[in-house]
Amino acid sequence: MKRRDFLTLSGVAALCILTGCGGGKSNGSNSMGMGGMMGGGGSSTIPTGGIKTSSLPIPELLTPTDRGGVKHYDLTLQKAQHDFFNGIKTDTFGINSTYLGPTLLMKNGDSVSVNYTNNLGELVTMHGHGMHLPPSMDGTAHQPINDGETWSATYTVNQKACTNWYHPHTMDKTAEHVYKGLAGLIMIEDAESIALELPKRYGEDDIPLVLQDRFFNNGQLNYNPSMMQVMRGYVGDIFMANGAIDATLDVEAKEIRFRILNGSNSSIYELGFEDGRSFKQIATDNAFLEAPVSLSRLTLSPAERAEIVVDLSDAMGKTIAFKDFRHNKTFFTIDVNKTATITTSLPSTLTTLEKLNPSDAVRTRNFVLDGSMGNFQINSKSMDINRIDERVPLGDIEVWEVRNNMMVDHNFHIHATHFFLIERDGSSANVTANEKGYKDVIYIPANGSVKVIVQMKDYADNSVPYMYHCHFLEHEDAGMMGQFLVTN
Ligand SMILES: [Cu+2]
Repeated sequence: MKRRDFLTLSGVAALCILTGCGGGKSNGSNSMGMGGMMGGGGSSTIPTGGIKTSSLPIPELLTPTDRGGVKHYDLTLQKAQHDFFNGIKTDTFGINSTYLGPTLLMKNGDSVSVNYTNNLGELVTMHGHGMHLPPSMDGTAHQPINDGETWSATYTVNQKACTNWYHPHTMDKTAEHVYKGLAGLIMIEDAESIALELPKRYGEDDIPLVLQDRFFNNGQLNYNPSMMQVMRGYVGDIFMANGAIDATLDVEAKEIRFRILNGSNSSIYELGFEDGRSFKQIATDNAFLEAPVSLSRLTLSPAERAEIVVDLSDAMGKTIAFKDFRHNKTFFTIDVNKTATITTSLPSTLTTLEKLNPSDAVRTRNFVLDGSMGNFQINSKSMDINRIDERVPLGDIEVWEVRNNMMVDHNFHIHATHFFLIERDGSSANVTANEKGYKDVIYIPANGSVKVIVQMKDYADNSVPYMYHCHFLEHEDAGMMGQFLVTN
């Protein structure tokens, strides 16, 4: 009997697959139903003082200090207390702040040093997600930062304009570390992005969004997933943007750009505006799309990014909720209450992407995502930091085929560089227009498969590996991760 067959027959798993077990669509109330009965994080309890409502917080834009031609970003990881609710301090981890961290602005070609000082009282590692850099600077479990120490990721920015992020990659503890508040955005600009006529006033019409969901127990973050929640995804019942619940964003009646990160542990979001208005997706994980793609809903799995532009020039005086329709939850509400001080007009072409030709691929690598309760595997192996799973020759063009052999959703993230999706479920016709861009995370629904094309162009290192893994953090921590060397 195959493992996945066993799973569907085991009592609790079968029950949850039938009922949804708190994941998937809900009625929009603050209860996640079955989750509470299964132990672990059940329904949140809200402190009597209620939610602290506020304007949408905009993470500080950290301008680096120049030391000898190198741009230094000094980040301190610290224990903190954050005001999610009135009258109660929530214990968190923050980065130069009480929850989440500042936005790092970089330009292609910059020499940078991102300096992480660990004051958490425990070991952590910090990964630059989406950054094209040497494996020794990647910030995985091979670059631990002990309590009280500083570790620096030093490199030259070497990629197209995009929105990336930094977050812990601590062996077995990534999920808990992110859950407590360790994450921040990295905005990369290049000559092309600077020249384009896009909204680019940070915090005014260029809005960073870290979207998350959490469970709270009397106002405290409650990271306590049951086995079933590890399996199905640890989806909280309190949704938040930039560390605030039910916040309001005041904007001008004009085009507004959102740089969106699904910063959740393991939630699929189907994003859109309450009034159903359409918007344009302009960027995927690692670059602009070649042309804007019109959407009314945007699906993002954990760690995926998208930039969108929505035209609110017709919406003066309106309030519009920005929602996850999959769980029927509001992240924040937009209040269009200011006259436009400048106008922008979205260009019809944004960039040119280099596309690899599948006929130039020299090999196909196969990856099968599989596992059972609490034990997640790729190609029948759980993550072992002392084992190299794949050796990828520098410069070779390869197809990586990733198959989700389970009845739960996964995604797949490759460190080191972007890739291009060429097939979904066996056909290129299933690749949607807004997936035809540079990606570093790809969503693979239950029993689905993808083929991506990838080339490791730089940074061969015959001893320090990069990683590939499911970015559902509970799955990653439970073993759904492997390591590859770029060899020369
Ligand atoms: Cu997964």
